[in-house]
Amino acid sequence: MKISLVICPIWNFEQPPLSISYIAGQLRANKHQVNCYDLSIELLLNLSEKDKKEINQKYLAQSWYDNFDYWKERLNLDVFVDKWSIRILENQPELIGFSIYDSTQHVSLLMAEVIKKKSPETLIVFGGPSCDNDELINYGNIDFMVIGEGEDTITELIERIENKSPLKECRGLIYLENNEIIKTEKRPFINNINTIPFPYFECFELDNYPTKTLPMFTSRGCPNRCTFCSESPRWGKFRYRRAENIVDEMERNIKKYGITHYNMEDSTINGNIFEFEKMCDILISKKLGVTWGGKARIDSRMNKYFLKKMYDAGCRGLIFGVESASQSVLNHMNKNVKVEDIERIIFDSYNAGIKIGCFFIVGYINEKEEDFMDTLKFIKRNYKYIDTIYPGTGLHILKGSKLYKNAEDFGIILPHLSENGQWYTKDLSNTANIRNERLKRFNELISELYSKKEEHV
Ligand code: B12
Ligand code: SF4
Repeated sequence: MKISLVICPIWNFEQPPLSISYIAGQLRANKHQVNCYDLSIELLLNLSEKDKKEINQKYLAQSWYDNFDYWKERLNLDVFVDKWSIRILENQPELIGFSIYDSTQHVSLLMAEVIKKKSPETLIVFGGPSCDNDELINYGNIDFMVIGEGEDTITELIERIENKSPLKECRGLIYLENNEIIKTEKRPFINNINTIPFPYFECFELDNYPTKTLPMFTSRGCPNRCTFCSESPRWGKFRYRRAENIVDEMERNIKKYGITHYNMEDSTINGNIFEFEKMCDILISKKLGVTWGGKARIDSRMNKYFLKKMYDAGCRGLIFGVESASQSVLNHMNKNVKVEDIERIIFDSYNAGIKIGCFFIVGYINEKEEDFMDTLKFIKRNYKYIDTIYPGTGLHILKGSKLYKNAEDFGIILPHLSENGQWYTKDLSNTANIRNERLKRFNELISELYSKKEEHV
């Protein structure tokens, strides 16, 4: 079948998207003809410098979801969507797949509408994290929604369309039949992720991206289950790729695209510490000259020799979700880490030459003033070794997380049930006002410490 895969604005501008590249790799392995379009970078490339500056901020995504009308008018998106719909249809695809995140959803819906008007017979398939909302199908113009991991579902869906076999038996799908939402049986996660074909980046003009990096996924999911996290439940059971398989992909990338730096986009790159160490050993022995970074869990087994080995294998940056420096908050979160390990690993990583970024959650449900103060003291003690502390975010109760699913047990009133749209605890020990006030102090401290640090450089 002739297929086009599209990611709409707004998505990351630094490198090509991994979602449609994985789907493209799988479909090509099944002998389909595939074209991919990164419309986010296409939009950026044609903007004025002023608009570029405004849009080129990483964390605008929420605004593309909440205030889409503003962006639509501001950037003349109707014209953009029309132009690209014509271009995509020029190749006469029989099926067009869109990658749906909250930030890409509105433009994708607009585009599906335009495409269906111009070419009603072209099948429109939505896939991606925001497809966990069944209601999306009611917007119209979407023939199928793929829930969860997409590789096997899209392959089977196409096979069934081609063979005219019953769609109801294809697991992991949502579609409309006589105005009724049909949700087929849940598809199990792919057990052996070493069998998934490497992502296919050939359709992207890699020179359009400002960084010479490619994204990689070395595992899916996370072995831990933090209460606030929506990512580990989304990927189900933790699965990891064999070290050799990961290095093969890097070698392919060097040969095909000449790229030696990788952003590992895993939920956590060291979920299986033994396989992770094996990857480091192979990279050192093969002398590929690659560099890489990613998000990692604090794991007490990462001693200074381990971190030095990581550096020698090309690790140049790690991001830790520290969240809090209060042991009682970390325990409530089910983080399974000790404050002293966090402190030691940050220090040892710094000494090994690895740049560290840290995320903190301000106002976790059981955080008291003294817990919050422990976090501030921790930052004052350690900021010298931390390259970036990301602006604090108040705790968001994410759909899919344990906190969301068991809100009643945790004594939480969810945002949609509260008068001001912000969650709070039933005993009022944690409210939006308390969190915002702490957030202000947190962000002020970070600005103060880091402006001092810059003065010293
Ligand atoms: C890397 C990443 C980023 C990077 C982007 C880098 C890049 N590669 O472009 C950065 C740091 C910029 C980023 C930022 C943000 N991110 Co982010 N990010 C991720 C992360 C960790 C990996 C994404 C990825 O590449 N996955 C790999 C691919 C293979 O997985 P996938 O995209 O889910 O695709 C699979 C399926 O969904 C499906 N599928 C996807 N598309 C399609 C299309 C078709 C046709 C089909 C059939 C199937 C299909 O099949 C794929 C293969 O199995 C995910 C979490 C995660 N571990 O997945 C969060 C995630 C995507 N981010 C999320 C969020 C919320 C954000 C932010 C809004 C955070 C914030 N509060 O600011 C910002 C927004 C930035 C922006 N401008 O859009 C959410 C999205 C939720 C949603 N429903 O939209 C996620 C899921 C994390 C979460 N815990 O909820 N992010
Ligand atoms: S360690 Fe990170 S990815 Fe794993 S469950 Fe906790 S927050 Fe989620």
